[in-house]
Amino acid sequence: MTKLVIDGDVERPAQLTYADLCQFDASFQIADVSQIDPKRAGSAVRLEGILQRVAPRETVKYITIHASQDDFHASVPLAEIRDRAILIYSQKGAALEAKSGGPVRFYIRDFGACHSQEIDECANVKFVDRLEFSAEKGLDNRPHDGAEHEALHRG
Ligand SMILES: Nc1nc2c(c(=O)[nH]1)N[C@H]1C(S)=C(S)[C@@H](COP(=O)(O)O)O[C@H]1N2
Ligand SMILES: [Mo]
Repeated sequence: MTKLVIDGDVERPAQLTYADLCQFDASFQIADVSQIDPKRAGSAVRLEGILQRVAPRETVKYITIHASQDDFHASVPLAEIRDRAILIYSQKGAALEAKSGGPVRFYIRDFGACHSQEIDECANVKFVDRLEFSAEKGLDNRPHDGAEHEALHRG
C-alpha cells in the first residue's frame, strides 16, 4: 500500500503505512475529526506525533507537504502549525479513500481563506505522500490569486 515518506532534516526518516498510523499512541489520535470541522470526516493523527517519531533537527523552520499524484505542494512555517495540524488517514475503519483526499489528507485547524495568508485553506493538501522538513521554505505551488485558484478548481 501507499507509504507516507517523511524525510529532510530529521534524525529518523520514516515511511509510514496505514497500519503504522493506526499504531500511534492514543494521545496523538483523533477518533472523529468531524468534531473539529463538521465538513471533514474520519480519524487523524496529530502532527505532533509525527514530529516525535522523526525528530526534526533544530535548524528546521518549514514543513513541505507534497502530493506527487497531482503535483500539488505547500510549504509552511512549522512553528505556526505544529500544535494545530493533523493528518486525516482513516475513515470507517479503513484507509482514507482518494475521493476523500486519501491516503492522507493534511489539515490545519483555523486556516485562513484561500491565498489570504501563508496558512490558508489551500495548505490543506490532499493525496499527501511525503512530508519534508527543511531550514528554508520548500516547494510551494499553491494558487496565488483568485484566477489561478479558479483554474485549479476547474481542474
Ligand atoms: N493534492 C491537492 N491538494 C489540494 C488541492 C489540490 O489541487 N491538490 N487544492 C487545495 C485547495 S486550493 C483547497 S481550497 C482545498 C480544497 O479542499 P476541498 O477540495 O476538499 O474543498 O484543498 C487543497 N488541497
Ligand atoms: Mo484554495
